[in-house]
Amino acid sequence: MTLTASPETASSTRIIRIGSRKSQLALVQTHWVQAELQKAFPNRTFEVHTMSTQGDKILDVALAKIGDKGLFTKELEVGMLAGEIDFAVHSLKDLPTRLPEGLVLGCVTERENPADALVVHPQHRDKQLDTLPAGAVVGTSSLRRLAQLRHYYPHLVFKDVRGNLNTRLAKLDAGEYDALILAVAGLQRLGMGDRVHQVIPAEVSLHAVGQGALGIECRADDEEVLELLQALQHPETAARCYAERAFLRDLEGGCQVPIGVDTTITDNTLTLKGVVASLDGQTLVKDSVSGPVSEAESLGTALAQKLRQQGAQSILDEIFATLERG
Ligand code: DPM
Repeated sequence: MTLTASPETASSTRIIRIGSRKSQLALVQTHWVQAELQKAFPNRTFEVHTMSTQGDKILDVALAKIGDKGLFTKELEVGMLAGEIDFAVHSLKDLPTRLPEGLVLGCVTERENPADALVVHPQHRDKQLDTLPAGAVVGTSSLRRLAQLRHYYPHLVFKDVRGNLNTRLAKLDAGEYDALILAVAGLQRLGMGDRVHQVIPAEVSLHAVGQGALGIECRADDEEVLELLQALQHPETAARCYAERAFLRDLEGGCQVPIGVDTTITDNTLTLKGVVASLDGQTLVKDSVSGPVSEAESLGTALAQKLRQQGAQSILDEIFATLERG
């Protein structure tokens, strides 16, 4: 036992300020983190401070066209560096793979189902992805979902959709779309798990890097907060997400590129599958790597190199050029 500062003793009067976006999903996630920390450290005080991010303000432009990394995280990061908040809770998939100088990923929480879900208009209650009629309008603003689904279901029509979950579901129910693709995890966290009509199998669509897990970002030099956050770290999820993030980082992909992953851990062996897809869905470069969990990040880098050798870079270059032309 050391007698240096530990979260329970020294400076335990410090109030810990948690930063969150204001969306309903962000607040549910942040309040969950606050409650878990309160359980682990009953004598400490955790306060939630909300902030709007760029991504919350720009609602009328297709996400892919805004193109900026860190759309949903930047204001929180500025607040952290300025000392206004002590850490920020993010959907890990919205957290860029390169963080600003002075900030780190403090912990990764236990992942919920990371898959995507098909959500349908009531008139298609008896349908699945395989049986939706030709011309059915599927709402998504994810290039990853679009490209992979187009590959297997070229007869479906994909249409951009923005706004929070309630807005999207209202547009679906009003008949603007026949179906939506949404993350299972987001629907479940908002108590709308009953809208998951079909969990899309990994064979059809690989999920986004970090999907289904929360990532908590904090200052690199704040040892007190780093130690508190260890209470929420889920080692298995963390290893999977470190591998996924290393893969994405190596491919220089922001959050808005058609890159998908799937990871499993069996007997201390981590298997990472990845895909880079062209926007028209014609080309899917897909492969996998396996190795010791302790080498999660190197596995991610190895998979990126493997896919690059199979043509992934030219797909990405073409997409970046298309997005720039706008
Ligand atoms: C990112 C994407 C989307 C979100 C792109 C992707 C979906 C955008 C859309 C990076 N962030 O997944 O390929 O479909 O229009 C987002 C959601 C969640 C976190 C909602 C969702 C909840 C699930 C989670 C938006 N960010 O994906 O349906 O915490 O992983």
